[in-house]
Amino acid sequence: MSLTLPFEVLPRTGNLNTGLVPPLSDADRKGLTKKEVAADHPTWCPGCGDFSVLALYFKLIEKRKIHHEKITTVAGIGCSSRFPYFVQAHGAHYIHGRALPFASGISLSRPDLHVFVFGGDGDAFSIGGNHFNHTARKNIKLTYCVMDNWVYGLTKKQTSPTSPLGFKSKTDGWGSMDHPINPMKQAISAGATFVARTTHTNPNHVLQMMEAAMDHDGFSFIECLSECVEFYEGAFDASNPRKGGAFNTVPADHDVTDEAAAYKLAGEAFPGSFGIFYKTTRATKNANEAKIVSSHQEKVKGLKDWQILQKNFDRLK
Ligand SMILES: Cc1ncc(C[n+]2csc(CCOP(=O)(O)OP(=O)(O)O)c2C)c(N)n1
Ligand code: SF4
Ligand SMILES: [Mg+2]
Repeated sequence: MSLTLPFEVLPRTGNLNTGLVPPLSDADRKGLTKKEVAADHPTWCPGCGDFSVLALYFKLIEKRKIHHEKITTVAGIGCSSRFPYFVQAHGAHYIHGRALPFASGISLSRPDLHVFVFGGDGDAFSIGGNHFNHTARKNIKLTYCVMDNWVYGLTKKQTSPTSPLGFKSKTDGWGSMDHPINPMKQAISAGATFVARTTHTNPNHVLQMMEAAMDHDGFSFIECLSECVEFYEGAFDASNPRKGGAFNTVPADHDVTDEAAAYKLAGEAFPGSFGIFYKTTRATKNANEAKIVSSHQEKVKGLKDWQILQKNFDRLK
């Protein structure tokens, strides 16, 4: 019987004289295959758009040769937020709406990782709405992919902040009367430095956006339309050419550094455009904090830990 280990066993080249085995460099290690990184079988409904996002995350891991110890997948609560369960690596299925603060801590303390956060429209913009705004303005280096299905799926069809006016749900039997938020406008105005939009029905485009987001030095936000076939079937048909809709990419002459132009693009009627709306450079909180840490370390150079502590206590006297 063969045993499948949930991690990669690194081939080593030993030095026969010293017995020391230098590890392979990251570049020499082979990329993980989907089989090596897929965990439990996803419990989503057959046909759920979230399957496609997960498959493309696996593809990204394989393509960019991200190894087990570097994969960090964080989520809140919801169908989409079950995501980290299905990835064989590090991650957390965290508290409802609190995925971003948790991921921020990881990002700030482990600059060698790129943290990916996945979640739903309810998790991101209802209970987690404040955290979304603050993570964006702080420009914390991580990628947040919101799998927007315009509904609360896990709790079986309540109105979400992105549900369109008139949407009939268990909380709005008469049809939603509350003006929906526009995730793209919200991300731009909150201060996100990378804002993109994609849809689960266009796999190549999802992967393209994930790669660009990962390469961005700052808070990168992706709104990924992801259909809930159980409670909002057909929501995104108008954006799917296979259902008679239109998938239009961001116009070639769009200047991604122009905030006002990005905001205007975000205001287009559905199905709107897909691609990178906004991308700018601003110091990350990671870089700002690293500067403070290194300047403090310089000041206490040569001191033992207890002496640094003593100094701090003395300052409080
Ligand atoms: C503190 C708290 N409030 C409410 C809930 C119930 N709840 C669980 S998931 C969810 C909404 C999920 O919607 P969304 O984020 O859009 O995810 P989806 O299931 O649609 O992917 C709610 C209200 C909860 N688990 N915890
Ligand atoms: S309820 Fe909707 S969002 Fe949840 S798994 Fe099923 S199809 Fe996907
Ligand atoms: Mg949802």
